[in-house]
Amino acid sequence: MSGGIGGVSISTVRTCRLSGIISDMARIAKVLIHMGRDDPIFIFSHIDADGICSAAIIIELLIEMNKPFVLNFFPQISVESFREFWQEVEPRYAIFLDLGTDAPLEYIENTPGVSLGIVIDHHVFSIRNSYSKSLVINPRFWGLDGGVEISSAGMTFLLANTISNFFANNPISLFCAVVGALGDAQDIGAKRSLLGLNRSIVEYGKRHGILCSYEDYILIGRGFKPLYRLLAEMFIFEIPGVSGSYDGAIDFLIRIGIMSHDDDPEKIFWEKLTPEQKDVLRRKLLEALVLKYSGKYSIEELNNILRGYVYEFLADKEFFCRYARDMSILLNACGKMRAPEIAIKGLLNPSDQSAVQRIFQLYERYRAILSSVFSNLDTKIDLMGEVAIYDGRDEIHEELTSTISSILASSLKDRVKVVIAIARSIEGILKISLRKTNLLEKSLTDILKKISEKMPNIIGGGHESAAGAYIPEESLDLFLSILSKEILS
Ligand SMILES: [Mn+2]
Repeated sequence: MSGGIGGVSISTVRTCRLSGIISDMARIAKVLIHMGRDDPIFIFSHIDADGICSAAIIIELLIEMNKPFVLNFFPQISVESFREFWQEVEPRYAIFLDLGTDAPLEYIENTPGVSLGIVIDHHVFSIRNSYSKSLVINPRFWGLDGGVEISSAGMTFLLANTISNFFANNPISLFCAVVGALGDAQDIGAKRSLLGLNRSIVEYGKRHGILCSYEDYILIGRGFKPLYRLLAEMFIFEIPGVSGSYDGAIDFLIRIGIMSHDDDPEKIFWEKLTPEQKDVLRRKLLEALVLKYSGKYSIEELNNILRGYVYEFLADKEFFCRYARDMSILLNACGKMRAPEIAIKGLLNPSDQSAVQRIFQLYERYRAILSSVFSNLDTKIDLMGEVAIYDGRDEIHEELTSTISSILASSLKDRVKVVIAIARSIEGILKISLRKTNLLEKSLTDILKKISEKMPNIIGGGHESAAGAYIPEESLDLFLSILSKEILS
C-alpha cells in the first residue's frame, strides 16, 4: 500500500476518468476488509453537513460489511483537545472524513499503534512525502477540483458504491452525497447546478429513480417551512413588508390570493401549491422586488437569481426531508448546535420520530440564536478602528462564530476591513473567527502569522479571507491591538 491510492503514486496525478477513479476505489474498498477485524474502526468526522453525510455513508458501509466502529465528530483536529482524545483512544484503525488531508495523514503515519488509516477529504493538501499505512481519497489526487466538483460525501459514496448491493440497499447514500456537495456550496454551475463528479452522481441517481432535479425557485426550507415563513425568512432579497415579518408575509399571501383569512398559515406549503398558484406567487414576488431593487436588477435578473436546480429525493416519499438543500441546512444546524450525532440517527433511521423531531428543534434553536444576534446588531458590535467586533462570550458557543462572522462581514462590507466574532472555547481559551471585507487588501493568513510572531501562545489558521484562532482569554486585548496595527500597516 505504499505511495498512495492502491499503488497510485502521490506525485502522479491521474487523468480524471470516472472509470479510473472507480477502479481505484474498488481497490481501496478491498483494503477495508482487513480493517476492524480485531479492533473497532475509529471514524473521525467533521461536524458540517458534508462531514455528517460522509459519516452516514461510511457507517452504512461498515454495517453492511459487519465491522465494529466508533464515531466521533470534531469541528477541527488541529487543536490540543483532538490530540488528547487521539492519544486516549489509541486507535488501531482510523477513518478521517472531511477533516483535511495533511493533519490526518500526520496522525496516522506518526502513531505507531495505528495499523491502517483512510483519509477521505476534498481540501487542498500539501504533504508530498510518501506514507506507508494511509490510503487517501481526495479528488485532487485524480486532478479534480475538490472545491467544486465533488465533496467528501461524494467521494465516500463512490467508495461505498463499489461494494455490490450497497447502493440497492442504501439508496439514501446517494442523496447524502448530493446533500454534502450542496452543504459545501458546490452548486456553482449554471442555475446553481452541480458540476463534475457531483453531476455524474446526480445522473446516476436519476437513472435509478432515487433522485430528480428540476428548475424552480430556490426556497430553502421549502419542504418543512410553511410558505409565510419561507418568504419572511428568505434572505437573498429584502421583500418590502414581508422580510422579517411573519404577519407581513401572511398579509402578502392573503393579498395576492394564495390563502384566505380562514386558512391555517401553518398548513400552506410551497410544494402543495398548484402550478397556477406558483405562477401568481412568483409574479407578485417579482413585482414587489422590482420596486425595491429598481435600477439595480431587472425583473428578468431577479427571476434568474431566484431560480435554480432543486434536487429532490424520490426513493422514499415519506422521508422527513426530501429536498437536498433543506437537508443540508438541517444537518449544518445540528453540527453548529453540537449535536451532529442526532443528525446521524435521523439519517440512518428516518423512522425514528424522536430523532427527526430533535433535528427540526435543533434547526429552530440555531435560527433563533442567529436571529437574536442579528436583531439590534448595532448595539452588539464594537467598532475598533477598522475592526468590527462581536463579543459573544456570554451568548454563543464557539461553533457559531464562523457563521456569525461571515454574515457580519457581508452586512458590514462597506464599513470596516475586518470582522471578528468571539466566543468561549474550553477553559480560559477564546475562539476568534475572522473575516475580511473587500476594503482590506492584505490576507488574513498573513496577518495571523504576524500576530503569532508576537503571541506565541496563539493557535490559528485559515484562508485569505476567512480564518480562525484560539487565544488565552487574558491575551484578548493584546490580540486586538496587534490586529488593528497590522491592518493599518
Ligand atoms: Mn467538505
